[in-house]
Amino acid sequence: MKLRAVLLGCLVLLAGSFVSRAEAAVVGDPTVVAGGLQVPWEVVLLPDGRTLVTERPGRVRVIEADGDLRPAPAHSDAAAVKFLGMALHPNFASNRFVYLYVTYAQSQNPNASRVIRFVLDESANFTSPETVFQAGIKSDGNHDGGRIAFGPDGKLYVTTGDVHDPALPQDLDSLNGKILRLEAPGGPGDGAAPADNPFNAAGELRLRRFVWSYGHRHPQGIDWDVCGRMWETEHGPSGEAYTGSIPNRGSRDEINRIDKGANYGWPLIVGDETRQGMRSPVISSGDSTTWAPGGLTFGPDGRLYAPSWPARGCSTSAPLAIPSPTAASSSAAPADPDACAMPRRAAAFCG
Ligand SMILES: [Ca+2]
Repeated sequence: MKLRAVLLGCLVLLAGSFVSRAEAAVVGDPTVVAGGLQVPWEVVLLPDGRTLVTERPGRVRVIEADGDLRPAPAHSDAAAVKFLGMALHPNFASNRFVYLYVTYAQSQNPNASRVIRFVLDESANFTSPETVFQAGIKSDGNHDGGRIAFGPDGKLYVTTGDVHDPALPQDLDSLNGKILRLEAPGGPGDGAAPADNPFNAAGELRLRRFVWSYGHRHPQGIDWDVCGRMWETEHGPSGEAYTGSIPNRGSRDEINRIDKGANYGWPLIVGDETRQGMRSPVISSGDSTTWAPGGLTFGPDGRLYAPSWPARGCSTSAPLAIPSPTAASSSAAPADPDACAMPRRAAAFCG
């Protein structure tokens, strides 16, 4: 079994044995898959054995099935500030659609961040760009969120950052500091607000119709466990003032379980703080440890993994492993609903 992680400009493959004890983590030696990449941000495996990698400065690279990094990118855009998340359509095998989150300079376009759909041709080049969502996601070139992923419901989920504006995450009619949920049937309906979104009452025209959850600071990882629950990683404050009870605190990175319509608190609460009507994280790094968690994925052992830097006891970045009660049955939801109880511990390991 294998788990991929992105470390220090390289793609690293963790190839080892996943052991069955709930407290144990992935073991094995990391293997460099590709080097010389510039800020590799998203990794997507293609069914033909190739791998697509976004480089944040504005390129999508191709690792061929034999492991060679192709010199020519699949797509590049010198006008873009950043390429971030990327996802294959659930029907990719038939429609070849790839979705990419691209950020342009806010000074040049108030709808700075958008989702663009491409067709991946047989030579692994991006063709036929169609902007499917450009409704007003602001950018400050830093807190942009930017992860996109298709949920088990076939909808496209998009994380957006607070762009250092504390007023936006609690404003339902801002698209920043949110997790958005979009229709993505693979065609003209892409980018519409699903009728069952939490703030999309009949006839709703405000931006809140796209919002799935809010009160986020800088969410960069989302995935779903075998029970169908959505999880999210979120960067805690870097010392900036906020309006919560304890100002100017750092760290407090979060792992949240995401529910429809819920408020995750930023900037009114952070980390383990609580407030009526707001959700606190399942796990917080506390007020003295920084994870700076990026992506999030559930491994084939059923555990939640997120990159952490600097990992405790490690000389370099290392994934954060969170034991999951579903570890013993990774391929299907457990019959016992109690097995879906929230995990509450995290342990870093050095690859
Ligand atoms: Ca929070």
